[in-house]
Amino acid sequence: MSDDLFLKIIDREIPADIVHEDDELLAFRDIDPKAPVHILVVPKRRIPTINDLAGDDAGLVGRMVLAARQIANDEGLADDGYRLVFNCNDNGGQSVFHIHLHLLGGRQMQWPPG
Ligand code: IU
Repeated sequence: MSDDLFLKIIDREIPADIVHEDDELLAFRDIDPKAPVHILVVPKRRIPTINDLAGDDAGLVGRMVLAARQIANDEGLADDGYRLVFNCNDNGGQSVFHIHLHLLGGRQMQWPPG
């Protein structure tokens, strides 16, 4: 996808159900949820895929995971558990080329994933 819809959400050009915002991250509910709780944690700076991460993005990625953990806790998912997923490129099932961490919870997850 050449048009980055997540930048439009970050810039409030299109609406989203936002659950967290700070200087570098936005988190919002997935428009087509795959679980009772499905939230995307997105950096405000566009990085197309996990392949495009640089070494000095380690802190950013760590803060994405910590934000997801906090949101999972706020959503009441911590005890039962939840799943965090990055999809990368076609085989990974990536459809929006602006990295995002999926937080999925509220049901039993299956393994291996489809
Ligand atoms: P993926 O890992 O790139 O496949 O995930 C993209 C997700 O973004 C997918 O779950 C979509 O439902 C979701 N999404 C969204 O929440 N809002 C949007 O405007 C668009 C996609 I486009």
